[in-house]
Amino acid sequence: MPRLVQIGEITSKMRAQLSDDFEITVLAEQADPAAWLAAHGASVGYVLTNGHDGVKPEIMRALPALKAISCYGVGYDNIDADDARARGVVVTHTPDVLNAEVAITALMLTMACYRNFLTVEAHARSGDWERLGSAPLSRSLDGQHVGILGLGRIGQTIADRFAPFTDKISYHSRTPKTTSLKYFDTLIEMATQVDVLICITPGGAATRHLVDTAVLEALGPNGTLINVARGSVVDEAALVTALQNGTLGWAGLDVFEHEPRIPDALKAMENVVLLPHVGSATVETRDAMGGLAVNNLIQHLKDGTTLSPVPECLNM
Ligand code: A2R
Repeated sequence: MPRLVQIGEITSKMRAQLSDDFEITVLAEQADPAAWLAAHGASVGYVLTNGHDGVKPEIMRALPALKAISCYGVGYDNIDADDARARGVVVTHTPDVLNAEVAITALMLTMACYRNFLTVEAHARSGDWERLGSAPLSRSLDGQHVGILGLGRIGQTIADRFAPFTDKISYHSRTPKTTSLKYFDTLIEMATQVDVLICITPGGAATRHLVDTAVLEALGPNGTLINVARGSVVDEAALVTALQNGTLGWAGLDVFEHEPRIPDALKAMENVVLLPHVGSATVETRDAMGGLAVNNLIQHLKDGTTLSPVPECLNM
């Protein structure tokens, strides 16, 4: 059977689906992964990984017969897709099937910031309601101006999910799209105009720290930053400073620069809502993502084609 290296966690259903067709080696379960790669790397044709773990350059180098890398996630910023293509290795990912879940996460984070859910929930749970009376008033999301950074598959779904709450939705991406939403050709200009800025670009070098001190200041003390993209898109140190000195009002974050580490300063703030990178983490959506990640590998085994290659690996 062809040999597949598994990097990172997968579901038991994915493992069961793959085990009829592949001999699976879980790299993390090897006593010495580097030694295992040195001994067996030349016989590995397939890798299954995820957006967080990716495939490190030293692992790529240890797999000279590699044919395909399946990424269990839409973001693949920790896989060098250009290098893979140059070596004839196709990289696949799981676009579209997670759009709705990530969009709902963005909406929940925004709502949690606006309606002050965490503070108000603590008021109920702690008995403060009985002791001290009503919880403080929160803010309404209705009619707020929402700006989306990255109007791709998920960004458009975010726009659709926010539409019942506001008719003021704008976006910034590298190129304008065919849509009635207002386009800003610079992020800083959009940040000065909107109440909520939602990040949903890919990660990687090209988008690193797109949201910096200047953008956060432009968003302002009444502004809310939501990040459901990658931690690297936002300058986290600048974000902490902006929240501490009040130049930014609120933040709702599902992703962080050094996951799973979250800065203590953020954990201590009441004007932030923090999630442990769960944007797509429902049973249903992970099932759909897992099915696509598995089927890309099985399809490649069958006839050398794949179902959802990353843009760099189209037409291989
Ligand atoms: O290339 P464009 O003009 O279509 O814009 C893309 C935008 N984008 C950027 N916007 C501004 N400055 C940049 N440097 C920049 N680079 C990319 O991000 C596009 O509108 C959007 C990405 O859309 P999709 O490729 O359809 O990705 P999808 O499926 O929405 O997922 C986005 C990311 C994943 O890569 C994961 O990191 C995360 O969401 O889960």
